[in-house]
Amino acid sequence: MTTRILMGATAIALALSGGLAQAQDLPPLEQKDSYRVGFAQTESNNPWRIAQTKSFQDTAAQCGWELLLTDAGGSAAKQVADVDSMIAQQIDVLFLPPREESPLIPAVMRAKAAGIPTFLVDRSVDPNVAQAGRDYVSFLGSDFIDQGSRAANWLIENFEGDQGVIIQLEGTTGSSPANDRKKGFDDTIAGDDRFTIVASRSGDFARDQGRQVMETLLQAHPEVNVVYAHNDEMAIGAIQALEAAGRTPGEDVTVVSIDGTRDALQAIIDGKMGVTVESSPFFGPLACETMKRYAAGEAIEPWIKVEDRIFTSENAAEHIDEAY
Ligand code: GYE
Repeated sequence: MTTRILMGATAIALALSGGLAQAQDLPPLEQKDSYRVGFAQTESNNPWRIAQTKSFQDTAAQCGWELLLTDAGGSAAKQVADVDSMIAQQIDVLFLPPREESPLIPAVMRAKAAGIPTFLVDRSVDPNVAQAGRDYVSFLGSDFIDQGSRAANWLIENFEGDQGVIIQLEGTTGSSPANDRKKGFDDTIAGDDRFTIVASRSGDFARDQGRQVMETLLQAHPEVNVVYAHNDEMAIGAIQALEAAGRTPGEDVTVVSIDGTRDALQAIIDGKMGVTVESSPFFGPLACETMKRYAAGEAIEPWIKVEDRIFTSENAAEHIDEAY
């Protein structure tokens, strides 16, 4: 067929071998009733992480998982050690949210060498070094560039002032959501010359760090009237810092964020936050389904994209009961 002829040599080889992620060098997965499954969590200091862990736990029984769970406590080095320990305990399959893009790559490679198929969930690794379909099966997660861009577009459409002075609170340095949420936002906001980003600094995706960083930046930039936080926990921390400094978030400062936690939806209902772009933590069912498809010999897409909604004053009250 003409389309085949237009493909590159590798694509032809993959097409002939019958599928993307069944390429020869990925470890296969047996079809059986029960699996030893590793889930190496990054940290548990935020409701998003807790909801994600719970989603894996809730899925375990119905998917036939004996679940091995670790918590790296916010340390990439500990997360590497956790994966190594799971490999030693001979797990059948690994689900991994790599805390940062580069430090976890050796662990991904060791899992592959040990014959353990790995699925990255919610965060990815540096694609120049490790690749889906070759080093790990697939990335299950959101389009973070698009999330950042949607947050910027909401701001462009809803900001009423003449000049937007923005402080950006970045997520964990070196993590794929922090890199991409920054890129998506910065590129989109650059198209509207009302806006200037006066400071952009990491709050490590944590509420208290978000509050502290906001406190410091507020002293240097008292003219700020927009806060863009890479997640809701830092946005809530920023709201606390703004209120402590006598500001009125929602009136003199527009707060935009990402995730869709219960506290963020409440802040939207209370008029303190403008928008949060959804980033779902409920990966258990998708992880189960994808693993079973892989075991059945199906071709797995290199990126299984999670579709995200957007929460504003128009629908926050409708969704708060299902939030975490
Ligand atoms: O936004 C944040 C969490 O990697 C998508 O990490 C995830 C992000 C999420 O700590 O709250």
